[in-house]
Amino acid sequence: MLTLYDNPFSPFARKVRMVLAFKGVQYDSIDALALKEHGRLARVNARSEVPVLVDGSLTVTDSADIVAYLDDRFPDPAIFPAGAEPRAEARRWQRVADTVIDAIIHDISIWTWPTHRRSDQPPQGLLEAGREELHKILATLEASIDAEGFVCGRLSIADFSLFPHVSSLKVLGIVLEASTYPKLLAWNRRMRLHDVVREDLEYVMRTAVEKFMAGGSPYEGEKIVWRGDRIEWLLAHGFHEWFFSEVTSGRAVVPRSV
Ligand SMILES: N[C@@H](CCC(=O)N[C@@H](CS)C(=O)NCC(=O)O)C(=O)O
Repeated sequence: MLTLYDNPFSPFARKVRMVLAFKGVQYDSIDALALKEHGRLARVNARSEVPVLVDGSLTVTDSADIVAYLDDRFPDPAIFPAGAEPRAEARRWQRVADTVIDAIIHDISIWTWPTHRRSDQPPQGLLEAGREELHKILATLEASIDAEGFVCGRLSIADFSLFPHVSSLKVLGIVLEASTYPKLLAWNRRMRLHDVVREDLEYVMRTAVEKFMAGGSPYEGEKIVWRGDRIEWLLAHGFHEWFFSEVTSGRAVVPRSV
């Protein structure tokens, strides 16, 4: 049996869970970001990040590597489209979702999620800069949705990588207007009808109620882990002083890989 070091709300873990369900693979799940599981997570991933997949004696970290491994290990149904060009596009969209969209959404959502207990306000201009840049990326996504209604010809890793991020935009005050994003809205509706996506969304909603019931939380609430891409986006947009105040206040944690 495979074990997934998981977290209900992580977009990377959500992507991997949807790939496992798409391929019909059974696995055990551990909510490894819960404080009581930190020791176990650190033993399989020095960066203490989810997702991590353990398959017998093999440990695979990083969601894109896990997806590639799952596609080698359980080739049918394939998660990458056929043909060199669509495959390159699918990998590119996965990377954009994992390193660019994730970074922006993470950086502007710290004051939104119940996992973080923040009583302060975001630095001036941060939310606006994030929303503006997300709209630029969403415009390229709108243009990429093809006649089949998917990002790369047929349902693939591109769609599963993007969906967790697109599904969190509304909560962040980013509205997809029908006049600007007709294809993206249709894609979003189509994705939500797919069993794999619907079941994962239901799992996320159900677990959110369970985990944050009565104002409690099983997760770290003060310290925030700042992976490279997420720091890069802040620095590229001039929020270095705010970031340094997070570092000096002890609220910022930077993962170590060894
Ligand atoms: N590049 C990694 C990124 C994984 C990542 O950033 N995971 C976050 C959750 S979304 C994490 O585990 N952060 C540690 C923490 O919040 O304690 C991947 O694709 O798997």
